[in-house]
Amino acid sequence: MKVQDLKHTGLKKWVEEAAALMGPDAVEVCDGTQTEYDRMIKIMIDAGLATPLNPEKRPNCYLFRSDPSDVARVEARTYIASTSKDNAGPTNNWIDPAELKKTMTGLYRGSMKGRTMYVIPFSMGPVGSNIAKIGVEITDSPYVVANMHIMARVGAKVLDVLGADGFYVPCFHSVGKPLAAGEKDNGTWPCAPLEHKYISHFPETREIWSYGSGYGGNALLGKKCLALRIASVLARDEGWLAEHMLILKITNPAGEVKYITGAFPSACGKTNLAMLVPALPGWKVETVGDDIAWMKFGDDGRLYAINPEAGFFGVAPGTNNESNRNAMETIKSNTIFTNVALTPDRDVWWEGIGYDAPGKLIDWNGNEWVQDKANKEQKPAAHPNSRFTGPAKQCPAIAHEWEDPRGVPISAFLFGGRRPKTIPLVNQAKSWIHGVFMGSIVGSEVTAAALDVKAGTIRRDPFAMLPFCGYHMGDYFRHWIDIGKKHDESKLPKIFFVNWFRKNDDGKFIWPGYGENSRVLAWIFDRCDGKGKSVDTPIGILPTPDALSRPDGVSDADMKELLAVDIEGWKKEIADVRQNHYPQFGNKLPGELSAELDAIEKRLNG
Ligand code: SAT
Ligand code: MN
Repeated sequence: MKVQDLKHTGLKKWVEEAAALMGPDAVEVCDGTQTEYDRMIKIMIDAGLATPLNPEKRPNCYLFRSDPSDVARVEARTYIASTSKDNAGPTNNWIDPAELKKTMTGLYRGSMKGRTMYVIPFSMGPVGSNIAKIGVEITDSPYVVANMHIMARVGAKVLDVLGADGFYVPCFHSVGKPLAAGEKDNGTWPCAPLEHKYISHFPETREIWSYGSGYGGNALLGKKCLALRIASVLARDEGWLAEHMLILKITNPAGEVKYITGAFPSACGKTNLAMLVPALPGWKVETVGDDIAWMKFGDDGRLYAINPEAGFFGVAPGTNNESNRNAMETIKSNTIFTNVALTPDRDVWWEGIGYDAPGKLIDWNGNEWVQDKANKEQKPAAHPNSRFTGPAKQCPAIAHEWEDPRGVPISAFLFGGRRPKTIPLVNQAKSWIHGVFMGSIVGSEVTAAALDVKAGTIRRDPFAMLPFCGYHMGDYFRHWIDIGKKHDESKLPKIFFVNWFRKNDDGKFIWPGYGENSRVLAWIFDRCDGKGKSVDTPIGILPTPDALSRPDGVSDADMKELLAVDIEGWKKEIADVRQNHYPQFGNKLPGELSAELDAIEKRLNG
């Protein structure tokens, strides 16, 4: 489709202005068809950027290797450019929007020379759902076009819904590597140096401007940029919730169904939980979403959630048939792999895939790599943040209603983190505000290897939204509290805190996790109906030690420890929140949360 054929006059003008600024050789409006996808792949094979995998093992799958500097989101170069710095808050980077636009306009000038500008109309959420939103991404990266085909609903059907004057979020993206006459990528992943990378959000004008990176959340702008950072602002203004949450469907042995969502910081097994294979006989768990939930109130006063995405952009290392069989099945075909290793028979391999490297590999840098298990210093063959982009519809556990435009009614919210001590296996909030308190103190243990901090430190990541909230986190807490005030609490989801990561004094995990977590989900399911044996404690509502069915290898004593109220540990937790966490939100910290902190402390002392 041509730009002249665009019916939306605002969109047409915006595209024309972008083309004039960025100076591409050609402009194309994407139609979302398989033919278009195949053409993008062919362009990248010809440019030496894509390697077709063995069609017998991985039909219609391709491997990409990025530039070694362009392998993950860059939080230090991610900006919330609200008109006032105070609206971005203490947890976001801020630049004055006028200044930032000036700098970036300079970078965008001529940045698409020698390339084609693709205009991608996309819908986050089922096309036409009243919870969905439309975005249009302008990009010079065929890699982005192909990934967006999998991760969102793309093309003509979106333009039909947009009509002549519908609302869309304009998203600029350029890899920031113009080509001189006759120059080709020639196998080199195009991107700009770190100091020229910008992942910018303009919350008041609902715009996204991204420059210099071709990877993941920096470049696939529907995901973290639109579906979380901009959507969190839309949700605040319009009275709904845009959350970094998976969505599960649970069916009990009696055939009753409930839907729950859950927010977890990274490296807490969120993708695995989203596709969990239950160990508990008779129970069924299905996937609606693995990363993001958009929730709006229905006429019946309940919250309904959609998964705004259409695919999974998952971390490959550690994914195997034990940890996540459903993900492994999903990515058997029609999948894009980025920065994993290539085997001699042109299949993929990564650390933690469940078997040894089959012979001489090509690692994510493009070098020969032979596994040397004796060498503990050996660099990994797959980058630790290497990814698969796979269609959600190929997941064997996908719930049949995952694309229902009305969404699914949510009964419970889970919050969780990696907490070796203090935090029990599961804990139900006593009230909505207590649950908001739980969300506000979400934290996870960091390992010394991962970040430049002391091992064992707890990094707080409220609602797992720290890098994804498009406005002041104190105002975000306020929004959650207001949702509880404006709606009938009896119809709101119940809130739970879970912790699969308790360790004993020898540093060993007490709870086996993975499919065994279904035992905890079963208790949560029952609690939503006011059932399930429980005890009211100073920290929340806990299961009695006999309320959960117990996996093999978990003793009476283990169970007691997993469900104990650690009074001294909690006093330290409260002190840490009071001294180190809450003060950063200043006068934007809602009084209700300080009151909740006081109330829990009083109960612990009482
Ligand atoms: O690269 S993404 O932002 O899409 C994924 C992630 O970092 O969680
Ligand atoms: Mn995520």
